[in-house]
Amino acid sequence: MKRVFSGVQPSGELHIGNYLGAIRQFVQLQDQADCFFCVVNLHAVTVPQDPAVLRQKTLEVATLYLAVGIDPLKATVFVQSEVPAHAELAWMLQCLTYYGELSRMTQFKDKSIGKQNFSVGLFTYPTLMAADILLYQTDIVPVGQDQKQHLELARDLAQRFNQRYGPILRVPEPMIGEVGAKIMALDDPGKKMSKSADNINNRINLMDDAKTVQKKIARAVTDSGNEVRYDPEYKPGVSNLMSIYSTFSGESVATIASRYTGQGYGAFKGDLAELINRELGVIQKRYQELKASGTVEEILSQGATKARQVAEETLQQVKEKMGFIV
Ligand code: AQP
Repeated sequence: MKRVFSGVQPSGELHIGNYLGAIRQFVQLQDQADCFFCVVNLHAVTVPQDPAVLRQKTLEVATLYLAVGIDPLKATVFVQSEVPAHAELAWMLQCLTYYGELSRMTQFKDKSIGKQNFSVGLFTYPTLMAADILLYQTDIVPVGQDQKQHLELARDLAQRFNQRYGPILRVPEPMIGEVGAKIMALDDPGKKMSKSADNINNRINLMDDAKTVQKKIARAVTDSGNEVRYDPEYKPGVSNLMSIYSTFSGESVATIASRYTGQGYGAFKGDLAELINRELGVIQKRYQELKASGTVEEILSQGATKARQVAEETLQQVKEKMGFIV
């Protein structure tokens, strides 16, 4: 059985970009592979976090994993900081990572630009992500397009380690969807939808109520003219909304375009909001049930026990190969 690993940071409210780009794939994969889905809280602290909020968001992300349909009987769900091997392997891999490689990471450039002080953790984040993946001898990593460069580093580090010390680490493959892999911001289709963007109209959160979704879609930046046509270069705003429609409905953008011929943006936006609300409504109901059940912490504790066993095995092999006394 193939091994799958992926994670989401509890760095804010999860949005439909996280859902369509990554989490929705997790649910499909759990029936075909041995899956590990992690709430990557060590990544979240690469930028300042309020401790109480971080704790709350960590539980929220785990609850959302379950609410979208991840079944703890099929997949291992856990919190990164509960498995110390992540930080240990990250250090060892940092000693194999070149400064130049990390300097080229576009996410680091985006997040550090214009800032006087940013943490060393923000710089070495991709190496921690490589450790997360390689610890579980992962075959497939379902992620959005923005993580492709980080995945390439994880592959390079696995190969570098194997060449230097012997074939221990499996070289992972990214799994990036054809549609939904890069959902753009509603207020600026030139940027990706992001949990940490200051403007809340940048994104639709998975926990947004129906009215908020309607308002955000109504306000979403569109382009001049009123033709619903997929043309990312000249109509980036409408094209982004069409991609969202397409990923939620499973219909092609051509089908969507022909449905709204001559109807303008209003009808299209109204239906899109309804489509999103139908799916989010189901997730939100399940979320409330899970929250009330009080079972999430126990599920995470069991997940961490299993994750520790698998991660420890790889870490021991790595330590032995690197010359540590084990
Ligand atoms: N806009 C997006 N479209 C498609 N996929 C996306 N992902 C993130 N944004 C989009 C995917 O969601 C997964 C979890 O992301 P993350 O928590 O690791 O952080 P991120 O990629 O940095 O996403 P955010 O939402 O922009 O968070 P912040 O603002 O905290 O950095 C990943 O698989 C990611 O590709």
